[in-house]
Amino acid sequence: MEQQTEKKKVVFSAIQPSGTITLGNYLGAIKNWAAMQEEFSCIYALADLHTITVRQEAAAFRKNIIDAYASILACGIDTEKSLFFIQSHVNTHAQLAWVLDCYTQFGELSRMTQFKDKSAKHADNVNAGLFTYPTLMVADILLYQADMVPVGADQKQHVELTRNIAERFNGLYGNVFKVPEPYIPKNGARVMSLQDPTKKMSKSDENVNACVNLMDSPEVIMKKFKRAVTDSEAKVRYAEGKEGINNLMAIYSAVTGLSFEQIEHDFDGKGYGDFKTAVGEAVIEELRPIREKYEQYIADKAYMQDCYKKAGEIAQKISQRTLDKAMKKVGFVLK
Ligand code: ATP
Ligand code: LTN
Repeated sequence: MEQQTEKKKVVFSAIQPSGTITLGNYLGAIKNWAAMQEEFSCIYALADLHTITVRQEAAAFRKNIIDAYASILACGIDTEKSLFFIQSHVNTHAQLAWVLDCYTQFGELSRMTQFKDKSAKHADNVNAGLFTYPTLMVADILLYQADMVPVGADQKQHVELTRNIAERFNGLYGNVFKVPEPYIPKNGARVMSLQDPTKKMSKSDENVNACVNLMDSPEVIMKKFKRAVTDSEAKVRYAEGKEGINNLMAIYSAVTGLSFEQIEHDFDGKGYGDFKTAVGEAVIEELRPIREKYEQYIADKAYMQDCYKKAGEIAQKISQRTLDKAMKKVGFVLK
């Protein structure tokens, strides 16, 4: 009997080009993006349409988009294996988002914690885009019939909304969208601030020591880890109330692959100074090749332009099929 080649599962994810990429973004999401390329059919995007929910200065925004594209290539996203495009180059995203807005309830969007956080943080600009942003993310994912969405823990609620909207739409019109699963790493799903380990590490933190950026120099990375807030017990162990050490252990584990038990064993009898140095060194070595590759990509804008143009054209074709299918079901007359 003829063997049927099994179709690869589709992976979709995106990141906002809203500033320098952090160790949190890397361990929570992008490291997995790279790892998944071997086994799955991967589609990744720079979610630039999402970024203007917070006001951007045009020149800085443009630079952040190109920087983020180079950084993500440097993290190992291989354009021969994966599609990596810029969201605003593909017009189906905003179109499907509009359709899905009309199948999303005001109450559902009001419950999104990221909306509540961001509207508190940017109280002077609680715009309609900030409110409806999750449906744009839903459209991003559903357009590619994704099976899996690798994200950090903070995006889980949005992937759940995606599942709810897909099921609702399918319930009305038949099998239009694949219902995706979130894919959240065991370690690194929620990297915390080095200065306040009860808060997530965020690129928009005002305290520069709170956050490690992918392009920080080795000296800066070491300094940030040495200054990381810990506790007074002076024992490397994972426990409640030791958020600073728990966070350093999670980072160390995500980078080295060592289990918490192994880390506790290796640092038994050693002080926090030794442990912080070890974490700093491990992160420096993990990020060193990324920084070097970033320098190569950022110096070759023509190469990057070629990559995102080609990827955008393919993404347009793939996503148009889903958009047409959805619009037809709703009753629109297609061209
Ligand atoms: P901002 O601080 O501007 O809200 P951000 O740093 O949260 O931005 P995003 O672009 O919103 O970055 O997130 C990109 C990806 O990185 C998402 O999958 C998100 O879940 C993940 N991520 C962001 N911060 C962390 C973190 N501290 N730990 C683990 N994953 C994270
Ligand atoms: N909303 C996400 C970025 C994002 C995304 C997506 C993630 C936009 N579209 C689709 C996964 C799938 C964020 O702010 N981190």
